[in-house]
Amino acid sequence: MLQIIQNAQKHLSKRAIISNGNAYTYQELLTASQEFASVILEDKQDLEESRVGFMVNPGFDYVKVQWAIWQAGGITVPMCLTHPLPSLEYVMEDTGASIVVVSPEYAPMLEQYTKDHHIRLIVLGSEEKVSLKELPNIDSLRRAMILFTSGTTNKPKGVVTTHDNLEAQISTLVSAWEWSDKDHTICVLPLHHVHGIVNVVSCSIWSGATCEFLNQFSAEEIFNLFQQGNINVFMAVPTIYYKLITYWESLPAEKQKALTECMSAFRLMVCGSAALPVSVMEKWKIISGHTLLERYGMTEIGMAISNPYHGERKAGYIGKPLPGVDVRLVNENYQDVHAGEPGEILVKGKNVFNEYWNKPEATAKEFTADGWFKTGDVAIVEDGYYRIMGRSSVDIIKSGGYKISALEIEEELRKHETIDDCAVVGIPNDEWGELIVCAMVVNNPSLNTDELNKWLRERMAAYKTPRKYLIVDELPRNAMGKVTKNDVKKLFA
Ligand code: MCA
Ligand code: AMP
Repeated sequence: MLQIIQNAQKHLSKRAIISNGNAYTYQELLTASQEFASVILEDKQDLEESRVGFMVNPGFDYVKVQWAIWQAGGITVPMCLTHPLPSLEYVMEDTGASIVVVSPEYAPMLEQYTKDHHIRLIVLGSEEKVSLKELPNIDSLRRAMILFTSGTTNKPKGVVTTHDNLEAQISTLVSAWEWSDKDHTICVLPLHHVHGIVNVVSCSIWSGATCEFLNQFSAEEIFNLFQQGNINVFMAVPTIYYKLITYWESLPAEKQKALTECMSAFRLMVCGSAALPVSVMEKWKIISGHTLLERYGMTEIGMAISNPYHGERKAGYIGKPLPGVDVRLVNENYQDVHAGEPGEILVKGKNVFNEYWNKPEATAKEFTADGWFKTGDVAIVEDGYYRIMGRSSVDIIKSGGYKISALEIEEELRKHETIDDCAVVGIPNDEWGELIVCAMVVNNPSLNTDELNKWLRERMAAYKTPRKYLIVDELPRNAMGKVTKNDVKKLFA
């Protein structure tokens, strides 16, 4: 039996999940997920790694469906709740999903596509009652999950992790950050990325703790829940801490004081997914009494480097390699750099993903001959602590904690009849980390950029779309004719 499900047996009567005003025990989670596994299986004994897409709101149903797919022998493919249809179609098509499970509100959007492509659509709440089936035995070397990540190719790639990979990612964090069944956390992050799925939900449930859910981000609601006094562990991206600080600063002094008192009783507050600005870390310390624990991770590897739970958490640093994760810094020939020199971070360990789905060449390209995963992030070690210095590709943007490919946006924009050419870059921004902006050459200067953005949002997730557009006569290029992205950034200075 999968370890996370085995662990639940030890906490049957404990609260596992609180969502939509209801509390659910581990027993309820086990029973509901086994029942739903039987629904998914129909007349089969084992899904044998069929891909099952699911577009389910954060909360009890999400975890129930996730566990059901695993117990039925399928691979979970979490789908983003805010993606427009073309992005969802890409995920279903790329993974060859044969089943898709949805919360009722997403059914109308997917009905036609799933029907046309002979995909079984299961709408939560409308499934037929079936008798409990005997569930297959799942080997931990089997594939468990596919998450989509943007990279230096224009279309996102499916990152495949096995149950073993996930168990390594979870158990390392549980022990490094001392999770226990006394913990109570809140998930405010989207559940199609590692941060929410692994670090928050899975670590909490692995440990027998309680995980509460918010349907969507709201600073006010987060603070209201904090004030109820149950939550003691909180994890978020820098943009969320920035937004919480802004909201806290707008409150009357009395309310501020009450919040500060309640947060100072927390056990742990963690930040990651993008660089945590020192100013945010310092302000948060004043507001909450906590020195944020910053850590570094990636969809392909889970978490690799972390500041210590006990010991000094250094502002501007991501910490030291986690136990069980091997890390090296190398030069462009993949040889170790000398101490104190910057180099690309390479990672090896059970935490590292299996493959990019159906992309053997892309997979081979991202590993060295002796099996080290190339992160593309450049770091330096100072006094034993790693500090991120940048990324090897200017085409990868981090905005609001999301990793976004400039090439994917450019390719879509070039399909617009008015745009002859364009260049998308990320420029520094206090709130979002980087802000996505676009310089473009157009054949009709009266182009309305609000209309353009609306057009783009029908094709890709809103969080990927540029926040500023600049019409230029030509894009800056080098002698070889290649667009020089650093010069494009300067256009927005
Ligand atoms: C949204 N808005 C933006 C951006 N996104 N503006 C500029 N840049 C952006 N990136 C605008 C919207 O257009 C809208 O304005 C307004 O903000 C609110 O939009 P909404 O989508 O409702 O935003 P939100 O709900 O406030 O979301 C902000 C957020 C969200 C909560 C910070 O971006 C988020 O959940 N980020 C976390 C992503 C994450 O989990 N990343 C982890 C992946 P208007 O109405 O005017 O249009 S990385 C990972 O997993 C690795 C392993 C790791 O290390 O953790
Ligand atoms: P993703 O693949 O969406 O999971 O994004 C992973 C990327 O986020 C990494 O390759 C880093 O560039 C970035 N990242 C994650 N954590 C941090 C951090 N603490 N500081 C700076 N960058 C980070």
